[in-house]
Amino acid sequence: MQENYQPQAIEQEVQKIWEESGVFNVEPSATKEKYYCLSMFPYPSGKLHMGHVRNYTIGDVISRYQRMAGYCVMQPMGWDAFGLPAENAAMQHGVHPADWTYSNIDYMRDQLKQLGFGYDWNRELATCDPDYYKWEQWFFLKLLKKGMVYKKTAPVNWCPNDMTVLANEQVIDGCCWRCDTQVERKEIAQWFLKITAYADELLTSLDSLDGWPEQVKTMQANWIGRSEGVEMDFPVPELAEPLRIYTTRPDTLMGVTYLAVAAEHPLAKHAAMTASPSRTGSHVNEIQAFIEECKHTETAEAAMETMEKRGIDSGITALHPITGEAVPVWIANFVLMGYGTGAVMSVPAHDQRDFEFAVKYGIAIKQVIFAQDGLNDDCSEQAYTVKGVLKNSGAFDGLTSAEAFGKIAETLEQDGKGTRKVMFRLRDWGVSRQRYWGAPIPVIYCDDCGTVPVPEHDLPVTLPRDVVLDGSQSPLVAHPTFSHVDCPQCGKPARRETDTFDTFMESSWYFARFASKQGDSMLDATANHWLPVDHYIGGIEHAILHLLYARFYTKLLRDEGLLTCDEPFKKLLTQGMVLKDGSKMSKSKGNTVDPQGLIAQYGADTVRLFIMFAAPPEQSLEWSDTGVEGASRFLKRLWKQVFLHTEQVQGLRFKVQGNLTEEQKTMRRHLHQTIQKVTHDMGVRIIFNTAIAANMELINTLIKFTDESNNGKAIRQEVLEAIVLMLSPMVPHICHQLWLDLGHDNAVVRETWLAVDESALVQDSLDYMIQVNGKLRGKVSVSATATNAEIQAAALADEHTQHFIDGQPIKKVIVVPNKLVNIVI
Ligand code: HQ5
Ligand code: ZN
Repeated sequence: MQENYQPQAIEQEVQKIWEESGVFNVEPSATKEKYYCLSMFPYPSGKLHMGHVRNYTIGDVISRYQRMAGYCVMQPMGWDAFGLPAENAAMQHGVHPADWTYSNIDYMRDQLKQLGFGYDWNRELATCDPDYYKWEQWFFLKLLKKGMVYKKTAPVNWCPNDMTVLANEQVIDGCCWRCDTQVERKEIAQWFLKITAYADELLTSLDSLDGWPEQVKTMQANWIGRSEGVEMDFPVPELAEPLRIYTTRPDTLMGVTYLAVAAEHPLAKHAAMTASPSRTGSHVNEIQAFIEECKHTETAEAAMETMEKRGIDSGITALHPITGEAVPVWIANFVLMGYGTGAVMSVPAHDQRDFEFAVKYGIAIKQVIFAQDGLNDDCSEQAYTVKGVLKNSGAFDGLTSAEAFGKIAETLEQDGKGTRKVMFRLRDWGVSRQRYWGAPIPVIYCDDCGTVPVPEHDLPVTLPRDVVLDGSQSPLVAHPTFSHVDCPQCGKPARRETDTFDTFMESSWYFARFASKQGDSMLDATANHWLPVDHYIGGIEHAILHLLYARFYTKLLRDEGLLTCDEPFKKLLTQGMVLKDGSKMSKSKGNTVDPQGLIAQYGADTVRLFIMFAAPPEQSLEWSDTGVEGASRFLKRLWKQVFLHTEQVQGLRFKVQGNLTEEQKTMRRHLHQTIQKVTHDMGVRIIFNTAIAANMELINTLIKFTDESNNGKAIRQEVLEAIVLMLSPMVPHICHQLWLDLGHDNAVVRETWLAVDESALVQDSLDYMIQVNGKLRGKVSVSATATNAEIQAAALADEHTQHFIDGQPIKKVIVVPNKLVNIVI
């Protein structure tokens, strides 16, 4: 055995052995239960970030542990390869998005291999590969046929200077990222997936996800946003149609002082076109200007929250559905047409946004809800938003909010003016992107036949390579052969859809494709063998959209007969961020640590060990150079212990014979206590830093264990073997080598996890602390089977303790089992 630990000398060798033996390439096993462990696949953005290393090390440690625990573990890896960064790189460096992507994939694949992750590379896929997105197109057409897909107009961010649609991340402070022109909102026709048809199931089946963090389930539930409320009509004398609104607080109906509609609402459009007795020509002009201004607002919902709330009186009045009183209708920038009916009732006294708006524009504030105890329900400074008792509400006075909900709903229902309604905040998923580097949406528009699906035998609709990206409109639009096609139905010249899919489409089913034979169908029966994913590991930034879309897709695939499971991910681990000096490592902050340099300097095992030791997986991890040094030192210490031992035993194997000494028993007890703890940490708690710490303590005990008898050597062999097995999921290369050096032929990766020797845990004797009047005065060792009386007697007989008792009468002796004896004098 080599005397010194030289990671560079072993890591690549070991990786070659894994690769050549195909140890991580798995097929369903007849004897072993399956375990599907998956880390969120990366965008091939260039090179690995330390955050990736953390994510993938956690996944690999879990995979290797479960493998040793007896499961047939499948851990695949692939590439989420479409998206904007490739287009940006193409523009900045003049390289084709495909070339940029595939070369990044090659580089990052190599990095993953250098880190020793045990992936089944036979299953690798890249979503930009036509073999992959062909099935996405195929499934989209199935959904189209089924009515789960439809087209409607929806707003996009539009740069009037570049004449191009911008992704949300290309809008910076409301302006185009390239030319700084103010962005406009523009309505264009886009494709939608009917995720709202599954809103109920997506919500209720969250309950079955026992293995998910509560926080993520709550975020999903809030996003889906089920609410119970009342939909009601406010008649508008000036118009034929009443104004329909939805509210979750019908108890506040008597406090309505205005209504607000979106700038795109038909009522707003009407007001912008026609003067009336209540609306002069100049007022109409102002309304037009306001509506025009609203177009210059981002579409991002997040921006809505923070932007200044503004509005204009439409000059139209509606009638309160219960009192018949006139209520002014305002046009406001914070009401979205895509949400509900595009109109809301406003109750300034009981809604903070309505309150601020009313104060700003001098609209009346009418309080109708009061606190039960009459305390702190003032609403002169801010809205009083909690529920309470009604006043100023006519026939409903004295009712609680809950009672009023029912009573008011009932009244409206009886008069045919409203209905109780369950609503969801969730909107249908817009999947059209006006970008080049994505999967083409497989439809054709014909003047005679309308929207025609691309026939199955023409799939995939491949992305043409011969394009030039210049940041203006997608090059697909003007591409001569791509955009101009013959109609598959009538043969006349027609236009191809030039939008591509949102990249979340690809990541919504990749886990199932990994599990399937990637042959001539989207998914095959083996997908049902592996799914659901037993453990999914990824960032909290995907808590809402990706995880929701993947859950939705799983249900779509199930209902199409392609999968049998209801949910894709049984257990979810959201790993914490990697920080440096307290803030997130990022290029823009210039505080990144490149994994590549560390691998070269210390070896992959040190990097893996540091990352797993520095924090529990769900917490953030603070980068520390001294921590890396410490991890490296620990591996050297482990190496040295094995080296010294092999020198001592010279290839001989010793077996324990006869009785063990107390010291030998204590050593074995510490070993098996450690196995017990580490097994629990790794398999149940999914916390690895404490498992590593326990092994560090065990080594320290072993270093002090200097017994050179044959039994001593046998025990040292047992302890070292166990440490190597226990650490092998974390630091697999060094453990591979040490396992061979300890005299085994089998690769450590093929070994099974350790069993606790219960008999080693049994303690013949127990140590008791002795207190006199609560102060620590001594220690005594008694037989583990001693009775209370025997323990008391032993304590009282202790010489040192007697000195403190000093002949005084004893009032009481208390024995705390396995711990201490307290003598009261
Ligand atoms: C991290 C970092 C970088 C990454 N392709 C998508 C993606 O997020 C995943 C799809 C399933 C939608 C983690 C991140 C994620 C994984 C891959 N990561 N810190 N790709 N600085 O390349 O923790 O949370 O951005 O789980 O690595 O990230 S990715
Ligand atoms: Zn046609």
